[in-house]
Amino acid sequence: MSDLTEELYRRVYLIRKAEEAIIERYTGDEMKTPVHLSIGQEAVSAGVCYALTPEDQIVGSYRSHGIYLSRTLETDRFFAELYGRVTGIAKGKAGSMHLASKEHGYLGSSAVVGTYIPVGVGAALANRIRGRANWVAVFLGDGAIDEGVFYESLNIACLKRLKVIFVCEDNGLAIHSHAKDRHAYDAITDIARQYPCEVFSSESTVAEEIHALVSRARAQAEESHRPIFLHLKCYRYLEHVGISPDFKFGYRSESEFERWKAVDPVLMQRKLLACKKPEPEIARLERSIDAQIAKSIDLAERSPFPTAEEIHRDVFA
Ligand SMILES: Cc1ncc(C[n+]2csc(CCOP(=O)(O)OP(=O)(O)O)c2C)c(N)n1
Ligand SMILES: [Mg+2]
Repeated sequence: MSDLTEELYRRVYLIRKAEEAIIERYTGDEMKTPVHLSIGQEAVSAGVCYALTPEDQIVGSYRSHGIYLSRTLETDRFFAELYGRVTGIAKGKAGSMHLASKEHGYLGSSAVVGTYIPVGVGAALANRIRGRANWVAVFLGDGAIDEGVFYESLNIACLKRLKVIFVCEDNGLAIHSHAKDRHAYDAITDIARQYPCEVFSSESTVAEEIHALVSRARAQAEESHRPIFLHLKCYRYLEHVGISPDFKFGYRSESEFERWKAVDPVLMQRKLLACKKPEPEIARLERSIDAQIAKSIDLAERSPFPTAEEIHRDVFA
């Protein structure tokens, strides 16, 4: 059986390096898609996704590279999609904000804040009707809590006791606006606790701790037959969309960044792995992931764009 520490490191490292590879190439303007990077937030997607079973399902937002990569571990179709090539996840028509992988139970993602929440709850209702025992993880940002549909969705999930894991990835920001300027309450967990669901909270940047939290939450919720609400504090290193650090805009400070950087998710998981594995083995794992990414980018760059006939196929608008 594969080692938990290694599998989680594989994922945080893959997400980090894939997004760094995007940064390196983005100004070349070959990737015709906006990118919402999750550098700094990797522990959440890796820890949560690896705690799910293959039967579980997922929905996410436009900031979902981490979910896709953790869940699938594949990069060929991922990079091809960013490059708009026909070999991409959605044949180059969806871009970075609409990732999905049906065969991995990753139902989809959306650029419209909050819209993914009722989709996930609806999937959980469908599972109930079909007699399936799997869970649906709904990834949402702290900004999505501001949408009315969040409350409607949480309400119905609790009322029907649906198997939904609300994963609130709280980076404290909705674009540039801070939670304190948007929320009339002190804590998101206070809101979630108004509903009959299992509420858990963490500020950890260690994927293994997030993984353990999800497993604990699941065990408790299987007993209580209630949905789960996870409030996971994290920090986004870069600007909302695009590739630069945004301290110059004055809405957050470099010292705050430095505080979070000291507990960087990749570094933290690497430290755990270093207690179990000799350095050359870790370096070998890293090199194989680096090579996978390089190969996928090369493949994407050499792949064709969709044809004119293909461009309107499967597009519902
Ligand atoms: C319904 C809707 N309103 C506004 C926007 C513009 N918008 C895009 S991202 C975003 C912030 C959302 O923040 P959060 O949910 O915390 O996610 P994060 O970007 O921090 O991951 C906003 C307001 C949108 N895409 N959809
Ligand atoms: Mg946010």
